[in-house]
Amino acid sequence: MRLFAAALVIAFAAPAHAETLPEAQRPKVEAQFQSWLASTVRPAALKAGVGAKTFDAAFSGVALDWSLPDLAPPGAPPPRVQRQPEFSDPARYVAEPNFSGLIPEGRKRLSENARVLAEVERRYGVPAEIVVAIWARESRYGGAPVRNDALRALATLSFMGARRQQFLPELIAALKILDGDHLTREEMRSSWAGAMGQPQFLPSKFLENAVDMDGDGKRDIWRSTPDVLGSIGRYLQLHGWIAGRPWGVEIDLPAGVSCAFEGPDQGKTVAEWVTLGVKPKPGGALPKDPGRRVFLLMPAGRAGPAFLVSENFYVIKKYNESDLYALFVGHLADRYGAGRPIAGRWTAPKGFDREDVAAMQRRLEALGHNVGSADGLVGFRTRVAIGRWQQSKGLPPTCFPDATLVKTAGR
Ligand SMILES: [Ca+2]
Repeated sequence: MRLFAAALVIAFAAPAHAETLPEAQRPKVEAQFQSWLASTVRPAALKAGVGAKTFDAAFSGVALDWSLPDLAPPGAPPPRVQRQPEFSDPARYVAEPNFSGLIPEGRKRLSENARVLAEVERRYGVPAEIVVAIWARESRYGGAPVRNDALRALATLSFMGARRQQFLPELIAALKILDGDHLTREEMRSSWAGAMGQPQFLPSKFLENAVDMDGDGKRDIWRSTPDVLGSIGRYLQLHGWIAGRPWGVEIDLPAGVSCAFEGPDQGKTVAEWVTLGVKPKPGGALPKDPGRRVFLLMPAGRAGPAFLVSENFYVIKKYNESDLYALFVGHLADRYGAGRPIAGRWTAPKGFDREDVAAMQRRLEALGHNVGSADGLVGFRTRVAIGRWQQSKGLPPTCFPDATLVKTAGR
């Protein structure tokens, strides 16, 4: 879900508002908006099967929402790109208080919803703890306010958002939901970025994944807890969840084993990892089948803990394309039971920002390394590329940028 990942980035960054457009020019932009709705969106919606009545009712009296971040109205300069610090400091994202604050309520929700969660697991193969951990992460078990009118937010972002071309299909999808799902526009609330309800589904994801678990004829991911939990389970099932397979386990990686072995394309069998000296942390266990392939995960390279993960870790990433997100969810799910806190220490270096990382990524790319994309974010491909470059220079691989490395790697 690329839009989710992007929304996460922006949530950490200070938003740029459309302050650059003088108030007096707004009525002109509103008129352009109305004409764009009539000439572009209406025909596209009708072509997609949305009823004309639904469309006209949905947009009757709707104006642009000027409070949304990162708008680029016609006639105004594009939003300022600010120099942000590295957006997802792993130590902050997976700090112990973030988990301990969620565990007691999660256990309560598990017990209150035991019957429906058992049914979710029976239908979709996804354990209750994983479903509830995603619910926690997305909307704090439904407690986080979801304030925006989804149609208005999506229309505004499709018309003058910084990534408008990504949002128009979501606006059309939202109209299809309104047309077919017995929901009113008032009921369809979203985040400012269009993520709807307690599971924070974009409209296209709602159409593919939402289910009516309580059988009342509505897929109500805003108010029905069974529908929320069923929809999360269904999402993971459709994205490849393997029943009965744990997401992963924290390990000790011997100092002599390279962090550049990380990632879903470099799996080794459990037996091979054991031969390299890998051991689970106390309280954890490696998979019993010595022939099964598992994957090394080191979200901060050598500056943080190491994990061996299964295919299901990468299924969680299909909910939100971030290693830290998936680690957060998997670890929180373990902690509802007897799982212990993460044992390894995060010492991820600071002193660089996204532009520094992007420049380093471009240099590594020029040398033929695959960094994913040169977007300033430190995903596993970038970590592996750093580690391989370090090895090529005879340096001990750390697989994570630091203030010196962002200036020197790839030179
Ligand atoms: Ca329902």
